[in-house]
Amino acid sequence: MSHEQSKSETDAETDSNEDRFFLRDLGVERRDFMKAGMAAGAATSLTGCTGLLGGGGDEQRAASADYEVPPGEHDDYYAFLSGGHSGEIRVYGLPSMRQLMRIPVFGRESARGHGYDDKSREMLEEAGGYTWGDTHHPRLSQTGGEFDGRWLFINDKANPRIARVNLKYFQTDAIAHVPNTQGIHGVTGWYPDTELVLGNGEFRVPIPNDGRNLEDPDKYRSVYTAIDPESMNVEWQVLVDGNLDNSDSGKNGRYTFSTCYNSEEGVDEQGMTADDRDWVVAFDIPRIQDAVENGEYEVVNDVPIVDGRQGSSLNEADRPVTTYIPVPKNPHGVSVTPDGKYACASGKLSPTVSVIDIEAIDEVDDPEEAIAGRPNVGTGPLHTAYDGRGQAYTTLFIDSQVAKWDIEQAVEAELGSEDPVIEKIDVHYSPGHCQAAQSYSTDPTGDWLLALNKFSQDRFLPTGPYHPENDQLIYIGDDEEGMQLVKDTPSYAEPHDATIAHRDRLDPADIWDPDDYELDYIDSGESNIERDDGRVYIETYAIRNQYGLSDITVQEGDEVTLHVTNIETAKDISHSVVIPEYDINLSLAPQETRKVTFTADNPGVFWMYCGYFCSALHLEMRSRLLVEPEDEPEGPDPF
Ligand code: K7E
Ligand code: CUA
Ligand code: CA
Repeated sequence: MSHEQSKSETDAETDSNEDRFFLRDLGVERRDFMKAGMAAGAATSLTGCTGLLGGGGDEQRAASADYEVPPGEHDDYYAFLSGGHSGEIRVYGLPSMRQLMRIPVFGRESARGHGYDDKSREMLEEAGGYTWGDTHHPRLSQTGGEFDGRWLFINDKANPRIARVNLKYFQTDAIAHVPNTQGIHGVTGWYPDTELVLGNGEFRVPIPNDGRNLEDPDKYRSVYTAIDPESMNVEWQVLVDGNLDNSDSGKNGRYTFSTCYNSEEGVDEQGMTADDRDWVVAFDIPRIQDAVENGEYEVVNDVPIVDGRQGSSLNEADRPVTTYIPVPKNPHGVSVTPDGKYACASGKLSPTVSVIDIEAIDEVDDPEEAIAGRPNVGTGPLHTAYDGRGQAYTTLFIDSQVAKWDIEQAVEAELGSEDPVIEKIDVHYSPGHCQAAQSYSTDPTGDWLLALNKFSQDRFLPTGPYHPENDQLIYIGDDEEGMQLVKDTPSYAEPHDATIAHRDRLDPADIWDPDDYELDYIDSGESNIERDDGRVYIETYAIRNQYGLSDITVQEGDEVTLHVTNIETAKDISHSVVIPEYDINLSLAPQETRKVTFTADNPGVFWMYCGYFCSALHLEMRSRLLVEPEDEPEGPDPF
């Protein structure tokens, strides 16, 4: 399709250009050709590349994994990928894999002015003041088990934070700082209606961590934390044995699940891998809420902590707050099937996935009896995603593959059987998560799968000793044809997980709605300066190609607040306010208001200019900040 078009568009170009065009596209054609060959059972020679652009190749692509999105056309899906150590979220369009946007979350970022205006700066400061974070698990809010397009929640694995992104504006609007833990790893909403957001404490520390029990790891603890998604307040925590790694929620408002690889409570690798078994903890959320209601907790750092350790009275109760389900040693990911029947914990050190029958948890005497299946999927299974057709896809870190397996067959087969595995596909290399379109909801669409690989090695041009990672797009919509790898996308360290939502699930705003922020909106012509005893409050606006005030004069030492509205009503016209040497960088989308407060401690002339190329006269869009000196400068003018 698009290929035919663009090919004919290049016809006018020279032969050598056309050759290069051919070569550039050859990878694509070749893969389709390979698939065609394989489907026909033919061991076709792939070394002779001429003639691959014949009609057969095109037909083949049209019939299968059509991933090309021509210029000007939109993708079907938003994919929200964690940005790892960048502390951000990356938004891709799928299936094109084009990067549409980046959303800064846990660190300052200048293009979006994140951490530079008063509100985002205070948000970062109040959440601990860290300058970076490590995002792993972007999870969308759901209503009735389906993505509702309202919020995205994401953890900070490095520092104990959970952030909320407003999906109307693709902007981080709240960050919760979580006490009594070091870092938050797994995170999930409590579904179907996202009444809570839950975060896993992975590193065990003394509680409170105030210098006590330094050398007594037996007294280190880990907690599971619940946050209110509206207020972003930390509501309660549950004390657990071991640690907590990854997390997912059941679909019916009852259990959530976390893996634990350190039931040994070791402090080094040897200690954490000593035992044959670790566990999945099932948290009975309504039961925990009852315990909080009944005052069955200790308060540490203002947070009620419910004791969910094995043998505690709440754990031993008729209806326990926590159930510890043994699984083979050092499991990693856990995810719940779209129908809500099973929680699947990937084995990591065991080549198996443990399929937990969620309803059975309440019925069995021994929690281990809730294990309904345990397919042998391959070496190093880390995470599992779903296509909504009863099939699961598990990444194999060590085998560098994704294994596709049948969930009900896994329940029927003997534990440890390889029979439920349908097929495997090579990925490049060592995948962490894989994620399928809408897999985290009750409504997976079953067409695309992302494999988020930790290593790219030889797949791209070398970039020095740091290599990009490799996000691979795999078509899973054709069970007969099998999984088809269609695209490699280099990515900067380091995506872990992703959530993929059909574009119909989101409704982003083109311009800001003034009702959505607490600052006053400034109309055209309405600039104002108020001065009061060393405080200067300036309200003004930005529009092509000027600010409302051509200059602003303050005194050295004044505390200045600059409150600026971008009064553009046209979409895509952003302005900014940059004041060099004052480290000021306000970024303003259309109709957005932000303010920044600073002390005018350097006398002189400072151009206040727009940093977004907003129009032909963008460079002329500027005013001056004139800071009058406290003491007259000395000496003659040198020029
Ligand atoms: Cu496997 Cu943090 Cu989801 Cu990374 S965790 S891969
Ligand atoms: Cu406004 Cu450039
Ligand atoms: Ca272990």
